[in-house]
Amino acid sequence: MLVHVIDVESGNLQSLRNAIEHLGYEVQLVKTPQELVDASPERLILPGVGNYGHFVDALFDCGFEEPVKQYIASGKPLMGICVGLQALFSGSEESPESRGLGLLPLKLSRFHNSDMGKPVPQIGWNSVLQGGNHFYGLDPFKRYYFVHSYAMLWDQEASEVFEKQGWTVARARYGSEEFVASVCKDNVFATQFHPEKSGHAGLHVIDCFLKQDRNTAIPQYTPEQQKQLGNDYSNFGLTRRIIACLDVRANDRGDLVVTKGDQYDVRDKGDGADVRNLGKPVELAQRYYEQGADEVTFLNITSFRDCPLRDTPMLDVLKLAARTIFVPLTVGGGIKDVTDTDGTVVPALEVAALYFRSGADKVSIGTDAVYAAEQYYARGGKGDGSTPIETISKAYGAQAVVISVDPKRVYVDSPEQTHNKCIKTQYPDASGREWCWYQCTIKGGRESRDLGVWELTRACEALGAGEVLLNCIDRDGSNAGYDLELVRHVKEAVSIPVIASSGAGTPEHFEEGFTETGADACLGAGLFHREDYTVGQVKQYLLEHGLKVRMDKE
Ligand code: 1PR
Repeated sequence: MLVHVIDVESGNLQSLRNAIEHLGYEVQLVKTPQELVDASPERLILPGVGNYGHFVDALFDCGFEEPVKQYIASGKPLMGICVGLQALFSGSEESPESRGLGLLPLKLSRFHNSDMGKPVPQIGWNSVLQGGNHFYGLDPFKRYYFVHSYAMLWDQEASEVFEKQGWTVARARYGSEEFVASVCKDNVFATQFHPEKSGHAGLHVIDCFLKQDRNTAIPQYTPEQQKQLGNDYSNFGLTRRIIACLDVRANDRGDLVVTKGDQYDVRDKGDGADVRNLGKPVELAQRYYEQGADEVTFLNITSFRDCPLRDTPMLDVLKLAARTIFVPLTVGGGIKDVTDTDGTVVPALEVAALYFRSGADKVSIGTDAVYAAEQYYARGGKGDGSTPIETISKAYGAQAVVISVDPKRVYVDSPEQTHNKCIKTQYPDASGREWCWYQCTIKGGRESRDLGVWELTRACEALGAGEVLLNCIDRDGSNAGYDLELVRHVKEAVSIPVIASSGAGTPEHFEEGFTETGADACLGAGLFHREDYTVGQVKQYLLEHGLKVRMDKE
């Protein structure tokens, strides 16, 4: 069967296409209303990511409103995904000037991050409520990948409208707020989560929709399984996210390899030694997906030397990985305005778009995030709309913009010695100094700047970044555990999710990363590449120690 997908160029459609093809169907993108009318699809999918107004305005400007409404009226199956679900409503607080399709006369609102300090956006694996409605294979003991700041929050008014109009709703809970995770009525079905990024559980939902198997049975779980898999709503309802990271670069022979440094030095020891080669990027990424990684991050660690547009191997890596890996993929390194070989300046937004079209869900920005923060302060705490963080966030949403931070600890005699925010550390230096700050670096740690990690992350959050990937040069490759003081410091600085990175050597390190800092995700590289532990072993350990993780078996 041929599945039609509406394409208004709103982000990563490649992953959805890959997921549908993986299930054995063919995909046709529909770029104009006329194509929709001519194709007369048997199954139509309306996917959306990013900013609400950006998406619905593009949809309406292209003239899709009437053909989509006519398609729905024809009774043929339509599935909305993420902002595709949101578009069914009449509007959103995110873009008060824009209007949606208006099937439901309700408006979306922003999650409240005053609520027990939960991060907004919600990024991670949540579940639909037990005891609620289940349709199209939705299973309350499975986890689905959510990434959004705005949602249809559940209240009396919403409940009455849905009931009056005959919609069936599956709800989910983030912190203390309940929201609409999925809806269905007659031929219309929509999910707030991304099924194409939700591993086997998500593929099953897409498959049920395509087969129009609305009432498929969900497995019978034993009480023990229910206890293990059920959501206990610790950590706001999200599982503890484990990210496998692949630092990628060409070795001296020109082969693209996964490498791993010690404090960012990726060469083997000895004269003329080559870059440490730990495997092939796509193979390793696939392995980690199968082991249960909740996300995979690729960092092009020599991007500052190359022109990324010529750097097609990284795009190829992403394209291949996205074909069979159905969890979120992040790509970093070289997301900046670049001058191509023929002298054309290519804005960072276009560079990012290339990656999104190849299957990336998020881009991570390192060096340019530092420049953007410096400019932000130089302007007295304002952006001017031109930095990559701002342009990409505006077009693709904050959740698509990660900032990758490469800080180093700097000891001082007292906080007055620097204008950057200090912490009092439990680990004084050799001369007994108890105060330190975390200095930001650029170009993979090669150059230090007079900017602290506190100042950097707060500026980037204000400019529109949606997540912080917090490395630590002192701990990188050390297997000594995360710098917990650093992670706590950044968690206090921002309300967007923070990924702890650098130093994980054992499952215990992941546990303390989560329990002692409140990190929203923990990332590991070397311990997975050396096969000291699998991702599955780390997750099993966390589960045995009372932390919820996503367990996703076919
Ligand atoms: O500045 O936007 O072009 O981005 C460059 C990106 O490349 C940044 O995200 C920067 O962190 C990364 N990078 C640059 N040089 C290196 C290097 O290692 N020489 N890698 C590098 C950073 C840090 C983590 C690593 C963790 C976990 N690597 O990604 O995977 O430290 O390691 P561990 O678990 O083994 O301790 P731009």
